[in-house]
Amino acid sequence: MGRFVAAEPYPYPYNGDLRPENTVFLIIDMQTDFCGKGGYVDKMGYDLSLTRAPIEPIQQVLAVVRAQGYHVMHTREGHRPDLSDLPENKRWRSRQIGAGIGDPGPCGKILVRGEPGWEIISELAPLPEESIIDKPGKGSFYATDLDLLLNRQNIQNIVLAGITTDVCVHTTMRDANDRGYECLLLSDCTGATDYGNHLAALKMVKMQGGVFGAVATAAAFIAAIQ
Ligand code: C5J
Repeated sequence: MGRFVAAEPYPYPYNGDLRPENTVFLIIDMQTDFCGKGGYVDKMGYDLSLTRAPIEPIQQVLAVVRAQGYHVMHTREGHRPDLSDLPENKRWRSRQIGAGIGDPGPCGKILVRGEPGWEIISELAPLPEESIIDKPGKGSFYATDLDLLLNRQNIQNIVLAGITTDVCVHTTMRDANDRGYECLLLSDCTGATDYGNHLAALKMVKMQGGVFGAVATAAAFIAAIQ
């Protein structure tokens, strides 16, 4: 028996052991800086509709996983107010494209903890009991206690959502996969600053029999757990 999501390139999870107790819905960086007016992505000149597209599908999944008692966690990318954890080259590159990390913008200092742009958007506000991981990098494991929290709660399956598909979501999924977690990326619950990159990132997951895990729609995931 077991419970499987209709996913590509294989029914997820590989062993059918999909339960609220061993599964987390991990929502990555749904912050104003990545999908709100005046934030980091907006300042870089990218199309916000691409990074806002996942908001509604994530809301739909959240309603179901919360009702079913699945673990839910959120991440935020951002740096300390004194920028002591911001690599010089990351700052330099962001300035090249007119959105210097740590520089003032319409939503406060870009990608700085405590600033309005760094907050998770109100549509996807975490509940008090849901963990929030603050990360200085693209991956959610680097310089955070995410692995510790997952281990303490005996999590085996990570269902990923958030932005951006090709950067923070992919970096996190690759790292999680190397650590032995069984990963599912929800294709309509993620988005990138470039639609071609979004599609390519989804395709990369599915190569080699699921080199980083599997991909499914929000509807397929909801159908499997309801
Ligand atoms: C980026 C992210 N794209 N959350 N961050 O810089 O994907």
